[in-house]
Amino acid sequence: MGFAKDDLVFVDYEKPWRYEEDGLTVTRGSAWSGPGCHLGCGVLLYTDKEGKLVKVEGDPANPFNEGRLCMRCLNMPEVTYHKDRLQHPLMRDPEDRGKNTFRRASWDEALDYVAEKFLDIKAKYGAEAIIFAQGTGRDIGPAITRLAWSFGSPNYTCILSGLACFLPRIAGMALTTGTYMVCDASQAWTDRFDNPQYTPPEVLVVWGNYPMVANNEGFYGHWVVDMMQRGTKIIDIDPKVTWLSARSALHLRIRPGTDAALALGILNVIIEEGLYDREFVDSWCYGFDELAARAAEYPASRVAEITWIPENLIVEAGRMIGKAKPASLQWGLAVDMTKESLPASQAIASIFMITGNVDVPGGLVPTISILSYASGWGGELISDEQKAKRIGLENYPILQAGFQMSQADELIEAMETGEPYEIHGSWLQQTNVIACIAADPARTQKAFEGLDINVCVDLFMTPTIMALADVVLPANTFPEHDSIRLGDGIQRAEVICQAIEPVGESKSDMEINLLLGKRIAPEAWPWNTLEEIYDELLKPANFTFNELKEVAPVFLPFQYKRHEKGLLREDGQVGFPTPTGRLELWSTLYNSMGYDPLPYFEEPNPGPGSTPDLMEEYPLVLTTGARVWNSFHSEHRMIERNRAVTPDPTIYVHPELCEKYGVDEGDWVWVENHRGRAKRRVKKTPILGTRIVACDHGWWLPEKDPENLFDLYDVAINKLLPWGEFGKTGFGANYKTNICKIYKVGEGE
Ligand SMILES: Nc1nc2c(c(=O)[nH]1)N[C@H]1C(S)=C(S)[C@@H](COP(=O)(O)OP(=O)(O)OC[C@H]3O[C@@H](n4cnc5c(=O)[nH]c(N)nc54)[C@H](O)[C@@H]3O)O[C@H]1N2
Ligand SMILES: Nc1nc2c(c(=O)[nH]1)N[C@H]1C(S)=C(S)[C@@H](COP(=O)(O)OP(=O)(O)OC[C@H]3O[C@@H](n4cnc5c(=O)[nH]c(N)nc54)[C@H](O)[C@@H]3O)O[C@H]1N2
Ligand code: SF4
Ligand SMILES: [Mo]
Repeated sequence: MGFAKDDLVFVDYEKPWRYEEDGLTVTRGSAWSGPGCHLGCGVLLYTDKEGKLVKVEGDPANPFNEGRLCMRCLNMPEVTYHKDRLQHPLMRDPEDRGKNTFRRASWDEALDYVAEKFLDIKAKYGAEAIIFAQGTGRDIGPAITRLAWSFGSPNYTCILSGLACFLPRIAGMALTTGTYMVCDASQAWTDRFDNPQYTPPEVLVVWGNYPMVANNEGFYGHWVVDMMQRGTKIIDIDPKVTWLSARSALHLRIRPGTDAALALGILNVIIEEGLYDREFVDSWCYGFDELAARAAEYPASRVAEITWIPENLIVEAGRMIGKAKPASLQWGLAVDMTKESLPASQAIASIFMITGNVDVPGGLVPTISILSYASGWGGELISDEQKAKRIGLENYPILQAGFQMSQADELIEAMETGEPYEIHGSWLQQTNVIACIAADPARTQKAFEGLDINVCVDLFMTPTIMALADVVLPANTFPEHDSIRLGDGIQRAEVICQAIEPVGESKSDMEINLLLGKRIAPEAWPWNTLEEIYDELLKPANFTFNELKEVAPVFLPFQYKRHEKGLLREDGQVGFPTPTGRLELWSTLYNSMGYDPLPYFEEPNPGPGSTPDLMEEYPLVLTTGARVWNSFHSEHRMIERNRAVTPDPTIYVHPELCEKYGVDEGDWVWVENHRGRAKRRVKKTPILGTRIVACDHGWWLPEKDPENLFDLYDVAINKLLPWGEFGKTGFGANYKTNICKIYKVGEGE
């Protein structure tokens, strides 16, 4: 579904997008990369007479965040003007990878070199021999996909095992419902919670997510607090005690990686006790009896054993959800980061389908993309023949169902083995591959070392750049450039407005891709300015960039019960956009691809249920990467004010475990398993019980020796994680369900 100017809903602004206040100039806009975040909160950027950014505040008039901001946005001046910002292109002899021998280059020299190498590789091995990788959802979706596809490479990806972030949840829900549905926190309405059509959920299940910290995937965490203030009760499914769990009606302290079993157990309670919505199921669901039979294999007693959650709490959760009108779900990464994550998502989503909490106020609402830009720009530029070469497509047919990325594990293997074909170059934009996203960083580094050229586009020097890059291109932060943000399930369009001159010679990612695009696929990049590009992207909406700037964010009109009105299917029929027209509890699509059409649980491996022998040596369950307020992945490690909040890589250890292993608060320990070890500093705390420990991720120490890769290999927790152990569908990997032991770091180590 597109958007057209005449249909849109506008915010009532008293002031123009730029105005003067107390001797400062204020520029209104949204915040979106860099640095990273999934949201685009409304910001007011204050600049002084010299044109310097002096402060950033939340825009109270923006219905999305209503004036609120996290420290990462509040501290933008420190990020933007940091002394370590990359300020001009750098080049290094490929023989010198790992050595700090970069030299300054001009944009023309750097881009000409990249273009020449890329075109040469294309001529010799085909365009598929260059991969184009980004990290998490920052703002380059359209820029990088157009660059890859116009060049002719089908290998656009992120270097994450099992593509285990968000995509498993999307697959688990969208392939069975035909749409992706999100928690209705009134975000579609400009008058938000005051909208007369809106009701907050009676029960909100927060599953494997800490929304206030993560603000993930378009959902602003503080909306949970807003809903709680309006009476919403929380069921929090998280092994850890948090601010939210302490204020929840129920806290299910789940064993990592067993979410599918819990969901099937909850389904069973709801079905056995007749708490599902019969009328809704009869009218709109497909395969209920089959799902009921599968769920019956998961009685609460069995699920309690698997998940380590007391049986009575599982039953109570089922009853609370079954009786609530409406109930809703806000889920997160922990659902994706286990091997069989897709059936876990499928099971969790089914709970809200059989209870009829779909397409209703305060339930789960189908998203509308404002323009089809989120799934890439320029899909028509790549030939079918090239498209078919995407790594992973052959073995993992779900990748064809609207997903654009190559399967990362297979890609690493292709880089190592030359099968099914050789990979010769990489374009790494907005991703710190070996310090954060990849499993087994040493193996990953080696795979990239084998390529003829690696190009990195980043804001700062990183271990990935130091280890691998031949060419480094300096990008810039959001106050330094114009950009737009469309879609993302929130059905609003935003503008990122430039408020200051770029630092040094840095450029926005879109401009960088335009400049390279002109060299490697000129016919696909006819524009000369960013404004021309954004005008092009906005053309279907009958908007220009400058018009949108005045009024953004703009919202699509919204309504509930669209499935009853024939508004969800392209053919205008009632129902959902699936082959059966119903919500498929038994998936016809999975079945046609040879997968189990019903959700199931498989023991996480390694783990106490699958590798008891390994547990003798590594008795603790390890979960990694729970988000923190002050940093975004491996970013912000050099930003003083942010770093001060978590100065060191941390492991959370229960006091009883501390005693058992002879370690104490502040001690440095090795966290080790059969794959490797990493250093962490002990935080002695009862928040995780006595069988689970948790480590943060994305660590490197910018203050340390660049030629020792900023001590990356001392502190990289991903050394304990493997490549190649992903789910049957190609999605899911065990980033959050592993095992380890801990012991004190010896003197001098
Ligand atoms: N153990 C463990 N590992 C994990 C996770 C976990 O939970 N546990 N989580 C995983 C998940 S879900 C994800 S999505 C990945 C994320 O992985 P990545 O997205 O690769 O995250 P970073 O490592 O922070 O790399 C981002 C890089 O982009 C740069 N950057 C930021 N903004 C911009 C910009 O606007 N332009 C450019 N050009 N560069 C920019 C930053 O400086 C940084 O170097 O990490 C994964 N890694
Ligand atoms: N500040 C900040 N915000 C971020 C990011 C960041 O780096 N920093 N990264 C962004 C990205 S790319 C992503 S994907 C999101 C992720 O953000 P979230 O979806 O919130 O994911 P996590 O913070 O990794 O984990 C959420 C909770 O899951 C719990 N948990 C761990 N293992 C399990 C399990 O097996 N099952 C269950 N049910 N719970 C478990 C953890 O204790 C944690 O409290 O955050 C985004 N937002
Ligand atoms: S969620 Fe926080 S970091 Fe992200 S845009 Fe909003 S204020 Fe900024
Ligand atoms: Mo992510």
